Amino acid sequence: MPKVALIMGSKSDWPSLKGCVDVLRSFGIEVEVHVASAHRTPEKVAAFADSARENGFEAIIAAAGKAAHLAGVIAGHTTLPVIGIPIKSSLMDGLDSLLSTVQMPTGIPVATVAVGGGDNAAYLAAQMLSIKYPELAKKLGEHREKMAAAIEADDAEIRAQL
Ligand code: RP5
Repeated sequence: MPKVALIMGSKSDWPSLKGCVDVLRSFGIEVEVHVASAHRTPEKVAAFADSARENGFEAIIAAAGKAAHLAGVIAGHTTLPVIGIPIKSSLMDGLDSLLSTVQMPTGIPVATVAVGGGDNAAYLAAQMLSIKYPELAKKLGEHREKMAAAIEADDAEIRAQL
Protein backbone atom coordinates (compact mmCIF):
# COMPACT_ATOMS: atom_id res chain seq x y z
CA MET A 1 0.00 0.00 0.00
CA PRO A 2 1.40 3.44 -0.88
CA LYS A 3 2.23 5.51 2.18
CA VAL A 4 2.73 9.25 2.63
CA ALA A 5 3.18 11.55 5.61
CA LEU A 6 1.25 14.75 6.21
CA ILE A 7 3.06 17.07 8.59
CA MET A 8 1.53 20.34 9.77
CA GLY A 9 3.31 23.11 11.63
CA SER A 10 0.50 23.70 14.11
CA LYS A 11 -2.79 22.17 15.21
CA SER A 12 -4.35 25.40 13.93
CA ASP A 13 -3.55 24.21 10.37
CA TRP A 14 -5.64 21.05 10.69
CA PRO A 15 -9.08 22.42 9.65
CA SER A 16 -7.77 23.25 6.18
CA LEU A 17 -6.09 19.84 5.78
CA LYS A 18 -8.94 17.41 6.32
CA GLY A 19 -9.72 17.40 2.59
CA CYS A 20 -6.14 16.36 1.87
CA VAL A 21 -6.53 13.30 4.09
CA ASP A 22 -9.92 12.48 2.56
CA VAL A 23 -8.52 12.60 -1.00
CA LEU A 24 -5.50 10.46 -0.09
CA ARG A 25 -7.74 7.86 1.54
CA SER A 26 -10.13 7.91 -1.43
CA PHE A 27 -7.18 6.69 -3.53
CA GLY A 28 -6.25 4.00 -1.01
CA ILE A 29 -3.09 5.82 0.09
CA GLU A 30 -2.11 5.32 3.71
CA VAL A 31 -1.40 8.63 5.42
CA GLU A 32 0.34 9.23 8.73
CA VAL A 33 -0.50 12.66 10.14
CA HIS A 34 1.71 14.62 12.57
CA VAL A 35 2.01 18.07 14.08
CA ALA A 36 5.68 19.09 14.08
CA SER A 37 7.10 22.57 13.80
CA ALA A 38 10.24 23.66 11.98
CA HIS A 39 10.65 26.33 14.67
CA ARG A 40 9.13 24.91 17.85
CA THR A 41 10.25 21.26 17.47
CA PRO A 42 13.09 21.41 14.93
CA GLU A 43 14.78 18.21 16.14
CA LYS A 44 11.56 16.23 15.74
CA VAL A 45 11.11 17.51 12.18
CA ALA A 46 14.70 16.66 11.27
CA ALA A 47 14.52 13.19 12.81
CA PHE A 48 11.26 12.40 11.02
CA ALA A 49 12.54 13.54 7.64
CA ASP A 50 15.93 11.84 8.07
CA SER A 51 14.26 8.46 8.62
CA ALA A 52 11.19 8.89 6.41
CA ARG A 53 12.47 6.84 3.46
CA GLU A 54 13.64 3.93 5.60
CA ASN A 55 10.29 4.05 7.42
CA GLY A 56 8.47 3.36 4.17
CA PHE A 57 7.17 6.80 3.24
CA GLU A 58 7.18 7.57 -0.48
CA ALA A 59 6.33 11.28 -0.35
CA ILE A 60 5.92 13.90 2.36
CA ILE A 61 3.26 16.59 2.36
CA ALA A 62 4.10 19.53 4.61
CA ALA A 63 1.68 22.33 5.50
CA ALA A 64 2.57 25.53 7.31
CA GLY A 65 1.63 29.17 7.53
CA LYS A 66 3.27 32.56 8.17
CA ALA A 67 7.08 32.02 8.02
CA ALA A 68 6.37 28.63 6.48
CA HIS A 69 9.74 26.89 6.61
CA LEU A 70 8.45 23.40 7.40
CA ALA A 71 8.37 21.95 3.88
CA GLY A 72 11.76 23.44 3.04
CA VAL A 73 13.41 22.10 6.18
CA ILE A 74 11.96 18.65 5.53
CA ALA A 75 13.19 18.82 1.93
CA GLY A 76 16.68 19.55 3.22
CA HIS A 77 16.59 16.34 5.26
CA THR A 78 15.29 13.88 2.65
CA THR A 79 15.48 13.10 -1.05
CA LEU A 80 11.85 11.94 -1.05
CA PRO A 81 9.48 14.21 -3.00
CA VAL A 82 8.17 16.97 -0.72
CA ILE A 83 4.88 18.71 -1.47
CA GLY A 84 4.29 22.02 0.30
CA ILE A 85 0.91 23.47 1.23
CA PRO A 86 1.03 27.16 2.17
CA ILE A 87 -1.61 27.83 4.83
CA LYS A 88 -3.46 31.12 5.09
CA SER A 89 -2.92 31.88 8.77
CA SER A 90 -2.00 35.54 8.99
CA LEU A 91 -3.08 38.98 7.90
CA MET A 92 -1.20 38.56 4.62
CA ASP A 93 -3.77 36.20 3.07
CA GLY A 94 -1.20 33.40 2.75
CA LEU A 95 1.18 35.25 0.44
CA ASP A 96 3.82 35.05 3.17
CA SER A 97 3.28 31.29 3.47
CA LEU A 98 3.32 30.81 -0.31
CA LEU A 99 6.63 32.59 -0.80
CA SER A 100 8.21 30.95 2.25
CA THR A 101 7.27 27.53 0.88
CA VAL A 102 7.92 27.91 -2.85
CA GLN A 103 11.11 29.97 -3.00
CA MET A 104 13.56 27.15 -2.43
CA PRO A 105 17.24 27.17 -3.36
CA THR A 106 18.40 25.18 -6.37
CA GLY A 107 18.72 21.46 -5.66
CA ILE A 108 16.23 21.34 -2.79
CA PRO A 109 12.80 21.65 -4.43
CA VAL A 110 9.41 21.79 -2.74
CA ALA A 111 6.50 21.08 -5.11
CA THR A 112 4.23 23.85 -3.87
CA VAL A 113 0.46 23.88 -4.39
CA ALA A 114 -1.84 26.89 -4.04
CA VAL A 115 -2.52 28.59 -0.72
CA GLY A 116 -4.86 26.23 1.10
CA GLY A 117 -4.45 23.68 -1.70
CA GLY A 118 -4.56 20.57 0.46
CA ASP A 119 -6.71 18.59 -1.96
CA ASN A 120 -4.32 19.26 -4.82
CA ALA A 121 -1.39 18.19 -2.66
CA ALA A 122 -3.13 14.83 -2.29
CA TYR A 123 -3.85 14.55 -6.03
CA LEU A 124 -0.24 15.43 -6.80
CA ALA A 125 1.01 12.79 -4.37
CA ALA A 126 -1.28 10.24 -6.01
CA GLN A 127 0.07 11.19 -9.44
CA MET A 128 3.67 10.85 -8.25
CA LEU A 129 2.99 7.45 -6.71
CA SER A 130 1.07 6.29 -9.79
CA ILE A 131 4.46 5.78 -11.46
CA LYS A 132 4.96 2.83 -9.10
CA TYR A 133 1.35 1.77 -8.39
CA PRO A 134 -0.74 1.02 -11.52
CA GLU A 135 -3.98 0.96 -9.49
CA LEU A 136 -3.41 4.62 -8.67
CA ALA A 137 -3.03 5.46 -12.36
CA LYS A 138 -6.34 3.71 -13.02
CA LYS A 139 -8.13 5.55 -10.19
CA LEU A 140 -6.71 8.90 -11.33
CA GLY A 141 -7.98 8.25 -14.85
CA GLU A 142 -11.44 7.40 -13.53
CA HIS A 143 -11.45 10.53 -11.40
CA ARG A 144 -10.59 12.69 -14.42
CA GLU A 145 -13.47 11.09 -16.33
CA LYS A 146 -15.87 11.89 -13.48
CA MET A 147 -14.73 15.52 -13.42
CA ALA A 148 -15.19 15.83 -17.18
CA ALA A 149 -18.69 14.31 -16.94
CA ALA A 150 -19.60 16.82 -14.22
CA ILE A 151 -18.46 19.71 -16.41
CA GLU A 152 -20.49 18.37 -19.32
CA ALA A 153 -23.56 18.14 -17.04
CA ASP A 154 -22.98 21.75 -15.89
CA ASP A 155 -22.64 22.86 -19.50
CA ALA A 156 -25.95 21.22 -20.40
CA GLU A 157 -27.67 22.70 -17.34
CA ILE A 158 -26.54 26.28 -18.07
CA ARG A 159 -27.35 26.02 -21.75
CA ALA A 160 -30.82 24.70 -20.95
CA GLN A 161 -31.52 27.90 -18.98
CA LEU A 162 -30.86 30.19 -21.95
C1 RP5 B 1 3.07 28.04 11.51
O1 RP5 B 1 2.60 29.19 12.12
C2 RP5 B 1 1.94 27.07 11.55
O2 RP5 B 1 2.02 26.20 10.44
C3 RP5 B 1 0.71 27.91 11.52
O3 RP5 B 1 0.15 28.01 10.23
C4 RP5 B 1 1.21 29.28 11.96
C5 RP5 B 1 0.57 29.74 13.23
O4 RP5 B 1 0.74 28.75 14.21
P1 RP5 B 1 0.00 28.90 15.62
O5 RP5 B 1 0.53 30.14 16.24
O6 RP5 B 1 -1.48 28.95 15.30
O7 RP5 B 1 0.35 27.65 16.36
O8 RP5 B 1 4.19 27.53 12.15
